[in-house]
Parts: sequence; structure tokens; C-alpha cells
Amino acid sequence: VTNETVLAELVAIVGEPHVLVGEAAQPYLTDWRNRFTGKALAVVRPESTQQVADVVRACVEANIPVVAQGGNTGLCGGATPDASGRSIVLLTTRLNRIREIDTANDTMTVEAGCILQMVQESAREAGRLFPLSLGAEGSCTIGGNIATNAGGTAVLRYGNMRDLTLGLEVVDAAGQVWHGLRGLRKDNTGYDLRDLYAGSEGTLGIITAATIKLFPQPVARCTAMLALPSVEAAVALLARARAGFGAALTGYELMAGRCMQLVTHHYPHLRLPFEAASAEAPWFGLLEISDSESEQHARDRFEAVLGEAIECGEADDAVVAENITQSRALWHLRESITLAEAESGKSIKHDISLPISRIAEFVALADARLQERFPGVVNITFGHLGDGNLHYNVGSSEGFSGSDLVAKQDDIYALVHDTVSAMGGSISAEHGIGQLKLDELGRYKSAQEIKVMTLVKKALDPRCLLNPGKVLQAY
Ligand code: FAD
Ligand code: 2HG
Ligand code: ZN
Repeated sequence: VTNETVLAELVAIVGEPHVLVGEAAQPYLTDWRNRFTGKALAVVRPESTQQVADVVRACVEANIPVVAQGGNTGLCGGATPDASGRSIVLLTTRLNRIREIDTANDTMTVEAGCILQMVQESAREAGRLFPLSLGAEGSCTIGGNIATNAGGTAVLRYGNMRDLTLGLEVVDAAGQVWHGLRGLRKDNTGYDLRDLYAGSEGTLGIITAATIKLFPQPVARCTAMLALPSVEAAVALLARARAGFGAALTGYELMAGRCMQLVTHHYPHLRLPFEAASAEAPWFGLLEISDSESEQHARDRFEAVLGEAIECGEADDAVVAENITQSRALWHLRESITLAEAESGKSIKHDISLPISRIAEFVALADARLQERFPGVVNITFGHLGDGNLHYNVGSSEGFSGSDLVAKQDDIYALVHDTVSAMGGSISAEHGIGQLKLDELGRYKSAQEIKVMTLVKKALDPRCLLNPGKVLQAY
């Protein structure tokens, strides 16, 4: 089968305007971080599950790999095809319908290409909350969120994307559709395919729709930023906040002072809410609680717990947002770190998780080891402390250039990931593996786990045509 024949077949399925080649395909061939650029026969934009199934079948028959892509905001190069030019990129953004909102069941059925923010807004209009929340929410898709099992800033209270997913509709490697859009909270009928596809990064099937969980809208939310003396203090304050707020605690983020300096340097219109001394704090915390009674009740609870924390020396200062605008401004500081880090040049990202009890020890040890081996690198450490998940990122400085950093990526990975692994942690908490961490997975996942994962992959995708070379080695 020639490329021309396949392209003609794809045009027949989705229509000519939706088969992009040449210049039109370029924006979809480089990842968000500009780390990977691939080639593709075409970028194909189906608009229905049937079209996805037909596209996959046509490609499989012609031995053409299929790389699913949603918003292309993934941080591990999972949605970028390889350099062979054999693959097609299957773009899901035209699968963008809200199929159903069932308020009695507190579920919503949405197509995979729906933008996360639009899903949040539709839930809000129906008087419900869809809690997944992350910096890329204006452009990432629900399909990409499920395929990477995204986390974000509300995992502490609501779980990650896998926990928020009840049912799926998936096109498999043979172009067959699994109609699994069940809105059930209990279903023990054998192996859980939903859990298998969540986090599979396009390597086991193409997700075309999902039934996701909704929650009541909180009556009030309260956000505070804290100036913290150390990571130990941040961890102690987390325990206090958990005890004091219980299930009302919805977010607990930690940010090194350097992260805030990067943000205010690159975006001078953004300001920290503290006066001089506190603005120089080595660490900052961002806490959010949701309350089912009232704004005043939330603030009273907040002030009681934060007051105790300051008395005990766990926090040096605290600013409680007085209204939604101030709360958004605090979150904006936090959500701007990734962009400010990108503005500041090359960096090495470590998306690690650990038992919370070992986080402070990890930061001290990894910081010391890094400075000893690579003097001059800078730490850009932040993350979801409440989940034991840190973005332990490493940046360049005048004494250690961005190109040196990239050249040393494998050694820096080894140092940080060996430290994480020795403490019982994970080398990918929420961003996945993609192509960026393929070798790292082989290094840190047990041989037994890799064996079983490979058996699953071979059973579901025997010709290795679904996103080959991502998560597991291609065969
Ligand atoms: P893409 O980037 O298009 O794809 C990601 C992977 O999923 C690829 O392997 C792709 O093949 C696969 N895929 C996409 N759609 C489908 C589908 N329908 N079926 C099968 N496979 C599919 N992540 C977090 O977990 N927490 C955060 O807080 C967070 N913050 C971020 C902030 C910024 C500024 C950015 C740029 C990214 C952030 N991310 C975060 C990364 C996160 O993985 C993505 O934002 C999001 O989950 C990916 O969605 P997407 O639609 O862009 O997927
Ligand atoms: C976040 O928590 C994202 O903001 C991105 O997961 C993390 O940029 C990063 O390393
Ligand atoms: Zn994150």
C-alpha cells in the first residue's frame, strides 16, 4: 500500500480539510517543551468515534503507527511522533461534545477532545464541580488527562484523573470500539479495563469518550499563602492542616522561594502578597479549603489553624485571600512557575513522589548531592506536597549553562532518581513516561513489572502500532 493510497483513504474517512500535511501539520510535531520534534505522514482530525475506528483500521492495515494527540501539553513527549515519518498523528480535538450530564448520578459523559476548562465550566453551569485542576487546563483535553492519569492541585481531596473516571469508550488496535461508558461507582466484574487504559499514554487504545465524576460545588473556598522557614515546617504544617480541616483541605502546594523569584522576574506585573522579610522566605505554601457552610465559617477555621501554625513556628507569615480575585491571584503565582521556568531556559524536570514523611530528608540530600556533583546548578523545587509529589526541577545559572545541563541530563536523572528510588519513591508521579523517561522506566521499574506490562501491550497491540516507542520499548 503506498502512502498516497493511505492518504486517499484517510481523506475519504474524515474529509480533505482534516488531513493535514506539510506546513499545516508542523504545529503538531513538536512537544510543549520543545524537546522533541518528529515527522508524520499526516495529522488526521476525526470528528466521531466511528471515524476514529475507521482511521485506526486503515492505518493498521497499512502498517502505519497511530500517535494520539489532544492538547499537546504533555511534558514527556508522549504525543510527538518519532522521526521516521511513517506515523499519523490522530488529533482528538474535534471529538468535543458533552454527551450527557446526569446530576442525579453526579456524572458527566464527555468526548475525549473536550478541553478541561470547558468541562469544568459545563459542570459549574449544571451546579456541580469537576475538580481536576492544572495549569494547562485551558488547552489540555480530557482524553489526554486520562491517558496521562493527570494529577494537578486538587488530588489531595478528589484524587487523580484515574479516580475521577468511571467509564470509557476506547478504540483498540484492531479498530474495534469498547463501549464502556458506565457511570457506576461499584463494578467488580473482572479485570478493570478502565484502570488499564488510564495512564496508558496512547499505547493501548485511543480514548474517544469518558464518563467522569462530578461533586457538589463547595459553598465557600478559602485560599492562603504562607511564608515557611523550611520543608520540615511545611510537612509539619500539612499534618496540622489535615487534622484541623479534615476533608475540607483541598490543596496544599509547596514552592521554593526561587520559584517565586522566577515568576516575579519574568512576569513583573505579578507580585507576592508579602512585605519585605516574608517575601524573601525560603519556601512558600499555598493552601485551599472548601467549606460546605459559609465564607465566614471557612475563614474562621482557616485563621484558627494558621494562627496555631505561626505560634508553633511552622509558618512565619500568612496571607488569607479576602475574595475570589485575590484567591485567583495567589493561584496564578503558583500556576506560572512552569511558564517562568521555560522562559528562564533549559531545565531538567523530575516529577517525583515519596512518602510525605521522607520529603524533607530527600530535598536536603538531593540538593547536597547535586551541588557536590554539578556545582552551579539551581533548584526549582515546587509541587503538590499534600500528595508527596515534588517537581524537583533543576535549572541553569551563570556558572552552569543550559546546554551543559541538557548534556548532563542522564547523569542528573541518575543522581536524583537513584536518591528517590532508594527512599521508596516514584520517578514519575503525574506526568507519565512518554519518550522522555523510557530509559528511566527500564532502570527503576522491576523486571517483573516490565514483563507484565510488555505482555499486556503485546496482547492489545500485537503489531506495536499504537504510539510505538512510548512508555515501553518498541518491538
Ligand atoms: P497530549 O499532550 O496531547 O498527550 C499526552 C499523552 O496522552 C500522549 O502520550 C498522547 O498520545 C496521549 N493521548 C492524548 N489523548 C489521547 C486519547 N484520546 N487517547 C489515548 N491517548 C491519548 N500534569 C499533571 O498531572 N499535573 C499538573 O499540574 C500539570 N500541569 C501542567 C501545567 C502546564 C503549564 C503544562 C504545559 C502541562 C501540565 N501537566 C500537568 C502535564 C499534563 O500531562 C497535561 O497538561 C495533560 O494531562 C495532557 O493533556 P493533553 O490533552 O495536552 O495531552
Ligand atoms: C505543575 O504542577 C505541573 O505545575 C508542571 O505538573 C510541573 O513544570 C513542571 O515541572
Ligand atoms: Zn504538578
